[in-house]
Amino acid sequence: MMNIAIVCYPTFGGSGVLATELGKALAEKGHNIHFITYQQPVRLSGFHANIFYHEVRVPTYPLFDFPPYETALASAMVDVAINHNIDLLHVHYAIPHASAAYLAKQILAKQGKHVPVITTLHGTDITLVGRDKTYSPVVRFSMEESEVLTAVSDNLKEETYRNFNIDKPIEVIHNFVDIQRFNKRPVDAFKKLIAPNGERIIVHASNFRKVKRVIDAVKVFLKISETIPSKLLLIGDGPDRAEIESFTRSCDQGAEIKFLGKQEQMEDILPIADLFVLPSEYESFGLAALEAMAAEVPVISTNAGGLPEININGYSGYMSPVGDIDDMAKNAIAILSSDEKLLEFRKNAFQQASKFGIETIVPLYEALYFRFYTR
Ligand code: GMT
Repeated sequence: MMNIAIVCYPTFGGSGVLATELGKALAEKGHNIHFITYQQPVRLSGFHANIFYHEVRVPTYPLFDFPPYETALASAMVDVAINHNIDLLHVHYAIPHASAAYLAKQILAKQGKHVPVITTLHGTDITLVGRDKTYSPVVRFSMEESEVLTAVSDNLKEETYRNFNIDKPIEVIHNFVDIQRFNKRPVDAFKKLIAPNGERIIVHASNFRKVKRVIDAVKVFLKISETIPSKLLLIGDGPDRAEIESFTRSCDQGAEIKFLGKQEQMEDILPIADLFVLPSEYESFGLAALEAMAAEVPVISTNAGGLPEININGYSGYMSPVGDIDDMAKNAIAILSSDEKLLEFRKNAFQQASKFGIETIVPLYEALYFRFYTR
């Protein structure tokens, strides 16, 4: 069994969620997993004998306007690699994890320890932030220097080649979902609380950043509710939330919209939903939509980025061009207008999610790791 260090963002973003779920699944298989993050990852709760959490501390000093996180992270990687006999480092999200891993790898090599680095690209590390010329030379270099580069969708692989002039092969390993965990029966009392008169429940979950176009989810909902009595649950938090909250207060149907904030137990909320709306400008993959589908919730999304790799138009939901509120609302109404139609889409969404089950995808990462296992 391997000793694997996983570096990720511990927050609610999809990359951190995926990395944490991967670590937990690998620990279940008997590997020792060492998470190196600046905070306990949100999906990492409870005790597991094979899971270890190492917090990166960044001591401050009056000279530092910007505390040197990358240096502290690289030092933590070195420390964990030596003291826990780490076989490989798997970093999720290139910035700044891949360059910190490169630095750690060089330091370890000087001490006679070879630790391969696997970098998994998740999306904005390439499409928004990484390609900015402020970061791109370092991102390109550290991608080239990783032993393996993986991307979470074919689209992200293409975007990486389009944005960065690199020759390195990129292996696509799609994101996954723990079907058993999300495929729960809805709690009737909770459903009644949200929709006391049997209204349809529509859900959007994201980090409320511009790229998510949360306002479009609200506008789609407003159109749906002109025809079908519905409630909208907006889950998550982020920079656009205040503006969207104030917009919803000015709408006639504002009382039908609830902001739930950040939620850790999505598997308890999603089963009460009838529809998941993801109107993003771009998604490399759309893990939130996959989790909804595993809970038998059809998805209304845009056709941006990697979304067509998971949402099948007219089967697990529908896709529309970015910003086409009318089309998204029309499609949503088509699904929600009859119980039979909704049931059909629910079943299809679940079938589609099953293709991305944890038991199918995690062995692909494991096989990748074993290519570098030398002990
Ligand atoms: O979506 C975000 O803004 C968060 C971001 C992250 O890195 O945490 O999500 C990206 O990675 C997820 C997991 O691989 C993907 O499911 C999301 O589609 C991707 N987000 C974007 O590409 C905008």
